[in-house]
Amino acid sequence: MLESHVVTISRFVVDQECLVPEATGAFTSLLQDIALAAKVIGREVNRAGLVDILGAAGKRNVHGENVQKLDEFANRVMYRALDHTGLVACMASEENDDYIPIPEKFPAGDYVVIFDPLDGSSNIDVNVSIGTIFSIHRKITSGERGTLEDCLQPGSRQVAAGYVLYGSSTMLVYTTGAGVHGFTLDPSIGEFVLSHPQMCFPDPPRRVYSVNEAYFDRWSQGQQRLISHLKNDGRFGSRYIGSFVADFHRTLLQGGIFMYPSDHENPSGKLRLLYEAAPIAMIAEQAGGRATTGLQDLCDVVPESLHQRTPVYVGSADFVTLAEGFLNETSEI
Ligand code: AHM
Ligand code: MG
Repeated sequence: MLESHVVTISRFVVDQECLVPEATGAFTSLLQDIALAAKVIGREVNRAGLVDILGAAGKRNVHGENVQKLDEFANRVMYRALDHTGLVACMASEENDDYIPIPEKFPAGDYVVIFDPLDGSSNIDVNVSIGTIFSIHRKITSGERGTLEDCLQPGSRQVAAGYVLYGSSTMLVYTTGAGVHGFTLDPSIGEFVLSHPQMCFPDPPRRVYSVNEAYFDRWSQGQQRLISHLKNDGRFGSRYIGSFVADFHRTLLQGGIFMYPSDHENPSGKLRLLYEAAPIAMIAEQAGGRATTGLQDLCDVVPESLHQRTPVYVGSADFVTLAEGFLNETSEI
């Protein structure tokens, strides 16, 4: 018998959907499919340190089988979890150049799922936390199947967003616009269990800024002045993992601000609007924080292309507002 205080993600999502009278259960199934994909990806991420023994990615393992790179594997797992369910209109992945239609042999549904299957994958080799990020929209075009136009919707139109963090434990955090909820994978039962209900940025926040300061000389004057201000304040610490999901997760739990600014060499920054910035922005807003490009709320940006990049400022509301003040003083790069 389940212990009475254990709430699995399946149970939680069903209970949430019961609160919406017109809900069909489709969304519950979709999230369960994503949670299953997360478990499969998490299992492989946890084995990543064994590649030297079992065979490095791109090579043949001891059984003579080709070993897939982990990000390609994760991409495939996400696709396979969603392609046949009849719930998805189309998909887009950071790993694919074009949007991904549902094969004609499978029925299509109403949801558009956009994902970064394994963000921060350069950290795998050094055993640093990485993540999966997902964003869900409703199809807006009238055809039976989704199109590129369905993928190019602003973050404000997301019906759900979430991430999975493959860290010291595997966590799935998501929002459907009614708060942010976090689930930790209990490996002994193979289930995500509710561990962080109603996540909010703490108040008062921990004073931490998170940015790759090695790029200081490439930044705009406004960005440079912002960082100099935070240093001179004397109360701020600095943390930077270099893995967006992990850096954001810490910022959500402890407070602070994460930044990936534009710079002379990358005038639009590095992070992708659709796969990384918009879903994290929805979660941040739902947790009482803010997320901007420095000039505009991230959720208001209307994407023009699938792989569009954007500067990102996300975290405790007061710190993001403080950053905007500096960036708006001078917006030249
Ligand atoms: P990726 O999509 O190629 O994995 O790159 C995204 C990652 C983010 O997880 C992280 O915030 C950023 O790149 C770190 O970049 P940098 O090494 O320039 O600081
Ligand atoms: Mg990425």
